Amino acid sequence: MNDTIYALASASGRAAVCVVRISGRDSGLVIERLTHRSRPGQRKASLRKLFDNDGGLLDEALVLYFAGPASFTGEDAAELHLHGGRAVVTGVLEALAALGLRQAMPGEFTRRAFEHGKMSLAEAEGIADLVDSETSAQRAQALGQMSGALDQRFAVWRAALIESLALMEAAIDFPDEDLPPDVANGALAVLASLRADLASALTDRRGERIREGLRVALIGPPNVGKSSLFNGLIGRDAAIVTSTPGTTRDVIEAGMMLNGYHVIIADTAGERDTTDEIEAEGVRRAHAWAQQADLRIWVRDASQLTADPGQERVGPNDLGSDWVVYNKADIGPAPQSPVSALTGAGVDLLLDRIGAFAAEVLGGSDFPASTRARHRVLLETAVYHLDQAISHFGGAAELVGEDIRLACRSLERLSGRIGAEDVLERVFASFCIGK
Ligand SMILES: Nc1nc2c(ncn2[C@@H]2O[C@H](COP(=O)(O)OP(=O)(O)O)[C@@H](O)[C@H]2O)c(=O)[nH]1
Ligand SMILES: [Mg+2]
Repeated sequence: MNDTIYALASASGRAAVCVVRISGRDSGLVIERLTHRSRPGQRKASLRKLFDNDGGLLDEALVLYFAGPASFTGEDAAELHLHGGRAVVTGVLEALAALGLRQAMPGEFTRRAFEHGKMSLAEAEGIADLVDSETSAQRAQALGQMSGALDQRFAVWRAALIESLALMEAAIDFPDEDLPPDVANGALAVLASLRADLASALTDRRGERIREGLRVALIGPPNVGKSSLFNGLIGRDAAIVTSTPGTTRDVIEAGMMLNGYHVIIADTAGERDTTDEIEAEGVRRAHAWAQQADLRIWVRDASQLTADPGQERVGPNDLGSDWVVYNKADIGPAPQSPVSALTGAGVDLLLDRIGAFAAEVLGGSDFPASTRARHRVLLETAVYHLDQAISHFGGAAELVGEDIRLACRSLERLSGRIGAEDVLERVFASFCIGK
């Protein structure tokens, strides 16, 4: 049996209303003690006076009582909607501690909901993402995941695995070691098409990019105005601007919201050969960042056009797109895409273009198969086992069956049907207290 826990579920600090959550077998009893009355009807808001252990009045609050399993956690639970004064909240929290309740750990309410079968692990992650959401795209994705969109994709794949496993198990019952060809062909076809599905789902990086931000690198030779443009785009002086080439050494990142998407823009060291050790490291980091970027904006100096913008040195990027903009358009003729970080001309237009690009590459009606590294790694593991299974065809059916089972297990870990304790710890520890 779980002990009874409590936590402030709303943000700390003065507010009109603050919500305290309680969950565990003593929830009803605690409400009776706090209110000096019998517990209110289930899932009904009741106005009650709250008292501390010495009978002092703490607040007049809305009290809700939920009898398990019809509660968020699946166990008896309660909510107190308090007047949000600090003294009220502190007094109530102290009274709950005095009644022997334990302060909840981060994510413990959601973990209990998961343990009681109220939701899958992916759905629980969706709740965490919703609480963390800052852009409308993050909100929409979190809501989808919370309602099982990710689990539905995993379930379809798992069903295909189980189908092929059933075929293999039928084959294992054959006296001969070798698979009957028709059964083998059937299972192989299912596995091959599943492998193709998973591999294509893995190339879709929308889910993680929506959560973590689309990555946009400003890149180009020194002194073309990358840092100035970076400051102009993010709307503050985050990067140092000087007329000395080679000023920027580190990659400087700033997050912003564009067109409902989280976008990370990076200012980088100017692309040139240098004997300065620190600058050379900066150039190396610039390359590394640019290689992983979804969009690379090559900045050129319209007043000093040279043949080589440095683009060739970073090399092609299968995942991202490349644009060229001509900065310093105030003092030189730009052949196209003019901007001036100095006057601000063209900066808003560039932001609009980046926002439209984000919508183009991150939009789409189908739900991604992965929204965080945990999912991607497990899907990669499933693909690995599928490849193993496929490579064992023509040999012993048991070996094929075993790899199908391992692939299945990876998918089950995604939903949390099976899972190691440390994975659960890690997922729920990232939640805030009270969630
Ligand atoms: N006239 C003009 N000068 C600029 C513009 N953008 C940057 N500069 C100047 O160009 C120099 C180099 O700028 P900086 O942003 O440090 O370039 P970076 O080395 O590419 O990061 C500085 O003296 C800036 O003031 C612009 O749009 N117009
Ligand atoms: Mg710079």
